[in-house]
Amino acid sequence: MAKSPALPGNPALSQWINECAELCKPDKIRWCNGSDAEYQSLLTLGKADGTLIPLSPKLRPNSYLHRSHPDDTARTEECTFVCTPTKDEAGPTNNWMEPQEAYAGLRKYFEGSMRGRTLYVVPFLMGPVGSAFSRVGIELTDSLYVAVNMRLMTRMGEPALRHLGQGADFTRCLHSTGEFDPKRRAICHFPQDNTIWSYGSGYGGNALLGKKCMALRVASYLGRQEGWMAEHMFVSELTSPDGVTMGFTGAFPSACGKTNSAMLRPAERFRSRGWKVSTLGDDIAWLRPSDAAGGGQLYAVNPENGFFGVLPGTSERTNPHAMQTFSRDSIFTNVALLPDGDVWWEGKTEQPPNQAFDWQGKPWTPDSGRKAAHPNSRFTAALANNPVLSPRCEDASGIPISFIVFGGRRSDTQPLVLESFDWTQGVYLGATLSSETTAAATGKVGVLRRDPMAMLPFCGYNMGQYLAHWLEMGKRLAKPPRIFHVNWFRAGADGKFLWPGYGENIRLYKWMMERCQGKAKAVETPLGWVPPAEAIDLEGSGVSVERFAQAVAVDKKAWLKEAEDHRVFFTRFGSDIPAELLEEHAKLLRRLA
Ligand code: OXD
Ligand code: MN
Repeated sequence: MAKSPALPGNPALSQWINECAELCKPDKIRWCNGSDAEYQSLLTLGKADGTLIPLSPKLRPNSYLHRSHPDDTARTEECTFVCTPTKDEAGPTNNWMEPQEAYAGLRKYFEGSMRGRTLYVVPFLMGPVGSAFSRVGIELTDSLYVAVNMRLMTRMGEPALRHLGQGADFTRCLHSTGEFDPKRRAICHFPQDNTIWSYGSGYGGNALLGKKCMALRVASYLGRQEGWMAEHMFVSELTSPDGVTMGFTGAFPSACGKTNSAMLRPAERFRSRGWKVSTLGDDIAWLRPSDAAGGGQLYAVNPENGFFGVLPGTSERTNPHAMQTFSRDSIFTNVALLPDGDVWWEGKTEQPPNQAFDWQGKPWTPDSGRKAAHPNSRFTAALANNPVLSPRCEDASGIPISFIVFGGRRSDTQPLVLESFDWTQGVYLGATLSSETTAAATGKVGVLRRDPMAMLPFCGYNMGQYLAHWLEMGKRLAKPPRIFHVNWFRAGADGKFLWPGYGENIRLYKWMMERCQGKAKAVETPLGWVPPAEAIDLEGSGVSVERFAQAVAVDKKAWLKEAEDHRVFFTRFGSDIPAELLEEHAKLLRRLA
């Protein structure tokens, strides 16, 4: 059995790796240093064993296609566990397992699971180099696909080992794809041990353990202990023609447009005048209050170093900056392969190709009666590929956040945009966020579910206490960000979207910036402040004043029903639901009366 070379100066790390190697019994252990040369050599290995199919060097330079096991194409929430000594610590919205039982059960899976395979040791840093926000993880994995994706998604190798030094404060991430058998699959989080064990899946959210598992589930737990927050949010900067720049974040459930928002290219009318959005991240934000001397503001970093974005629906029209981001040096997962060596997915072009190989490699034509790409097909690309990346994404201090946007996918009821009355009511808007489910997780698509702060699948502890933590954080901020709620997906009586979305959303972000500056008009509704049509520049949007009014309308009857649903949802948390949120609910009922 292979043994890890001793790591000078870090016995805790060497010992842990050796314990895991003894359990999993790999043939070889390969340390990843994160260099370009190593990345190229891993790609060569991936080509040789069929993990990676090279794409046309002319059309997609240095890019590859990976086809997943057909039973392993999305996050599997039913196999995801938070393992805390008591069930109450995990709360009513997480699957729970007692830690000793979970370790013992998983040990049986991991025992000898890497025989004949290579164990990759992947040290990674989440967060900018030299930042107080940043944390180290070490992933031990038998998946080459994971190793190359982690190279694009994190600061891998040297920066992580330097940050760790001789310390033992790192997230211990053990991963094996096992047999890809959904019946032998478990993604277990041990927040108190700063440990994650994932077995039986190679899918991004289940296997790239720096992402959902560490940077959200474990980090949300650590954030509560240490007074910060780990959130399922994009982080961007908005710049106006007069040179004002504001940081903002947005929490939307998976596959509801975070990547499009993070990289938004403003509609021509605004772009030509100098409106600009720059990206820091598209999926995860780590947020900390600055001390009083720093103004008591909320600061954010993106802990990731790359994108793992959804492809269907992505096109030159909907997200030209994403199209540029993955034009080279990218990995595509479960898309269709074209005869010319390029890739395709539904929505990439208006006209489908005449022929292709579908995401499973089977010949496909538009008449095949099935999708060419998997609905949860993805691209992986480094942050640096993004043409509108903010130069501040490497700032150790993070960026100050002026406003937070919550959003869900609702065809009715929820107005296009509104602003909360204050932080507490904003937390209420986030806590009651609801959305129709998407293909990012296994299970039925299009079912309405409550998804507080878009964190339902990612909160590493009791969600009632998580909501209390949000309220607590607000009290520590002299200048809390304003909170908005959006719903790009509201439909009219004709079944069509009331708002065009994408680059046109700049019209609403402009209003949000102006609200923060105390400049824009708003009218009070029972739900919060809503823009009157005259506060939004609608010229060229194709949206009439009447249609806009429909998009922001509050239907009191529907909202009384909605509020009842909020009440029922809150009862799930028993006494853990903060009293302030119950008071907010009572106030909402009074405003609706
Ligand atoms: C993701 C997700 O992969 O939210 O970002 O599922
Ligand atoms: Mn996500």
